[in-house]
Amino acid sequence: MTKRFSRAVVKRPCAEMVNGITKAGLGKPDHELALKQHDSYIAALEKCGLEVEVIKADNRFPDSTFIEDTAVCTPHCAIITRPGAASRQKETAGLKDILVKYYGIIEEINSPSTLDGGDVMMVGDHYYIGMSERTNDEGADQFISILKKYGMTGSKVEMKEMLHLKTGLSYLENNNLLITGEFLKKPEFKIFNRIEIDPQEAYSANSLWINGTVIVPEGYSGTLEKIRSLGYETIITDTSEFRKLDGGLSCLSLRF
Ligand code: CIR
Repeated sequence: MTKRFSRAVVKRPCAEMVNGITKAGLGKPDHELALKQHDSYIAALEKCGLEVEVIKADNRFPDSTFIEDTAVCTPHCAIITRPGAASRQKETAGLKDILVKYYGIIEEINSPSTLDGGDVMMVGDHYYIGMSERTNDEGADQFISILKKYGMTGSKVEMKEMLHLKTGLSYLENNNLLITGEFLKKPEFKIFNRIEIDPQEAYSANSLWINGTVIVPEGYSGTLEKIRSLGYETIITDTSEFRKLDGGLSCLSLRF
């Protein structure tokens, strides 16, 4: 059965985003510009056929626009995570009230487990889980045991360099995988048709497949060309202000 998403949930970037966690060294994001880029991102999701719920900004949590880290939405249940960064752990409060509108079953990752949604890549019924600094063994184990209850599987991917698993990987369906950096060496990804992303375009390894279209960050012509040559429709959107906080396209939404 071909995968299809029908909805997305996004959260508006808050003014406090200027104090978000970052190792990018690209300076502080411009909040006004981030809001415009977020508008374009929502428009891109809608163009891919999604109905988008927009949650209002929450100034208590500078990184809360990166809503992907707070839940994993599977076809069978939504799993609310427990983010690994202390400043982000309370971002999940209130999420249940939103997801309950769309899901009959909501599972939760509990302390001392931690798991960021950015560390989870869905390939059919299988979920790859990046063992980043944000996701611990207990978190991955708990996540895998939840998946099993619904006939899905998960496996851990050891990693050392990137923030999240999907910082360096994006699954574009049809066995096509964007891949860069430390993941190139991993045997578990050899089964895919690997589209290697050049190190200078590494940020664009986080592109976003939605219903046959791939949303690609602006400014990465090599990656764009590679994705187009596979036959995908593409939408380019500027994410410069989110990049300043180490965030990419997938981080900005939950899709299901
Ligand atoms: C953080 O460090 O948590 C945020 N500044 C960026 C989160 C990006 N999220 C993602 O890759 N899924």
